[in-house]
Parts: sequence; C-alpha cells; structure tokens
Amino acid sequence: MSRLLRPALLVTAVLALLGFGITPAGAATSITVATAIGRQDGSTASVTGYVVGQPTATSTVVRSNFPNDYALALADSASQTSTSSMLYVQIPAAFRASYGLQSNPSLLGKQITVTGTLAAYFSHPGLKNATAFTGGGGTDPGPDPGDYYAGAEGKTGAALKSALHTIISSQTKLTYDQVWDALKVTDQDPNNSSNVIEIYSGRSISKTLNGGDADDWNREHVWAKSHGDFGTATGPGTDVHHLRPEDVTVNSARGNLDFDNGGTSVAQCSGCTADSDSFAPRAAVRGDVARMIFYMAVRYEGDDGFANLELNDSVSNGTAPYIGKVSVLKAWAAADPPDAFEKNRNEVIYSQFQHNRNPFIDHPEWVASIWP
Ligand SMILES: [Ca+2]
Ligand SMILES: [Ca+2]
Repeated sequence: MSRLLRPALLVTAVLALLGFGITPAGAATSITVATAIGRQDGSTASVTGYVVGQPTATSTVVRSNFPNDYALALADSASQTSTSSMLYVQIPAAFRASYGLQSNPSLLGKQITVTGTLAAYFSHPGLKNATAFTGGGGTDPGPDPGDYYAGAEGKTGAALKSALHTIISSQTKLTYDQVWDALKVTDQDPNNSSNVIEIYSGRSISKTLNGGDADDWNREHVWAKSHGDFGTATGPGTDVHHLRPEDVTVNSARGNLDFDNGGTSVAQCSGCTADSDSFAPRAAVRGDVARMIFYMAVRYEGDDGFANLELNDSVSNGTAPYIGKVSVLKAWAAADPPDAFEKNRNEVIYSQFQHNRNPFIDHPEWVASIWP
C-alpha cells in the first residue's frame, strides 16, 4: 500500500467515527428537508425528501391540477401537509420534462434527491438553481443534452446528416403497444392532464378514448407507414418522434397522402385541406409535421432492416420510401418554428421514452444545410 493513501484512509476512518457518511468522489452526502429548512444560507447541498406537491404561493401547495413544471415541494414524510415542514424546490428548464409535476404527476409521494442552492423561494425556505435531480423512478434524464450534438459540431450537408444519423440512432425502441402509453404523456394537453391533443385537428380528447371507433383517437403515422412499407413492427412504425394522436376519421382522410398546399377543407379538421394526392394540416402544426418528416429521413438510412426513408418534391410517391414535397415542408418549417408544445414533446421523448432527440427541433437551421 502506498504511503500516500494512508492519510486519506485515516481521514476516512476519523470521519466515520464522527458519524459522517462517506460517499464516492464527487457525490455529496444528502441532508434531510428539516436540515435544509434550517440551513437557508446560500450554501450548496443535496436534499433527499418526498415530493408532496407543487408550491403556488408562500403557504399554498397543490397536490393535483398542477399548473406547470416549474416547482415542487419536498418533505421528510410523504404524507406531510404542513407547508412549514416543506422545502420549495425551483425546477430549472433542463429538468422540467423529467421532474415537473404537470408532466410527471406520478412523482407525487416519490423520494428524490435534489442538489442546488439553499435559498428562499416563494418567500419560503427553498432550494434554487438545482444542478441535479435523481430518483423518483421512471425518469432517467439520460446524457446531458448540452453534449448531445458534439459529434455534429462544425459539419454541414451530407456530413451533418451522417453525423446526426449516428447520434439519433442510439435509442430505446418501443413496441406498438407501448406507443399508446407514450403518446398519453408526450401529447398531453397542457391545460387538461386527462386529455391528449390531436395533431392535425388540434382537438383535446380524453386519453381513455384511444381506439378504433369513429371519433376515438388512434396512432397516426405522420410519415405514412406505406411509404417504405415499414408497418407497425418495432422500428420506424413505432418511433414516437412521428407518431401522434389523431381522430380516427381524420387519420383515415389523411391516409397515405404526401404533404402539399391546396385542396378543399377536411371534415372534422379545422384548417386542414386535402385533394386527391396531398394533405395539409392546420397552420399551427405545419412546421411540426415538417420537422417530424426531416427526423425520419435522417434517422432511417436503410442500415437497420428498414427502407432508407428520404424526401423528394413529388406528391405521388405511393409505396416508395419517399415523402414530398420537400420544398413545401421547408416552407412550412420556416413559417412555423418550434413551439413550446413541440419542444416539451422532444424533451419527454428524450428523457422518458426513446432517449434520442429530433435535431430539427433543437437546431432548425440544420434543415437548410441538409436540404439546400
Ligand atoms: Ca407549430
Ligand atoms: Ca434516409
């Protein structure tokens, strides 16, 4: 044994005798909520406690109908109802998809550990500027999104497409059955956690009305599954980056049509138009649709047992593995940049389901580099 190690072992032994927990390098020993409430001095700490609700005012913590993903309350007991025994935790943007209660209501009652600054929040003992959230189950934050695109740095055109293909092909794959449950989370109505939003029609509909009857919602393949004939086997047919809730009748009206402007209005789909060879959704999601198609063209390159999906400028692609029109989809993407619903959806897919991202939601400027 090296003599250099001996002092460290001695320190460890002394700390152990004094009752300090010894944790691996870099990890801090966590403290209780009661300790954190008594230590509001701006120091950094890891606090372990149970999620007991969302603070909305100094003495108000709600346990249902969570208004957003911005804050949660921790206590040393899962059944605590007194706000004086709670620590109010601010949730920074990077953690909202995984630890915000509106997106993750099942976190209520779960034990988690949060690392951040012990300082007042909502004029109440709190923890702010958190740098880590762990525990709670079912919410793996995955790798740091800041480094996610490191392999694409400085690249353009075909080299960028190739690098992104490699990055986004590292993913968890869902079964077609698992897609139902995923869509109930990824497409949840921000104003009603019992509902999902139908992509083309924009209607809010009960999560429980999934099925095959008229006016139920079902699993729309935005990249029509006949274009490349990939069906619903695990792969492109179960990739929730392009699978969305839609009314059964509207889904049927869209069928396998390519995307283009023009046509006449579509029943039960306000703002949508279609003709014999193309479909256009409501204006608010035309960019969303385009970015889903761009994702599919980059994700599926023919190297995993499925067709190489690509864009072209046609509206008569039939069962060929192409979707058009690329010129129209590019215009739609430019006119309808990524919105909050779409960004949240990308985060939820990344943090909770597939652990891969749609690059064109994170970097809309890459569309013109790959499809000039
Ligand atoms: Ca949009
Ligand atoms: Ca492709």
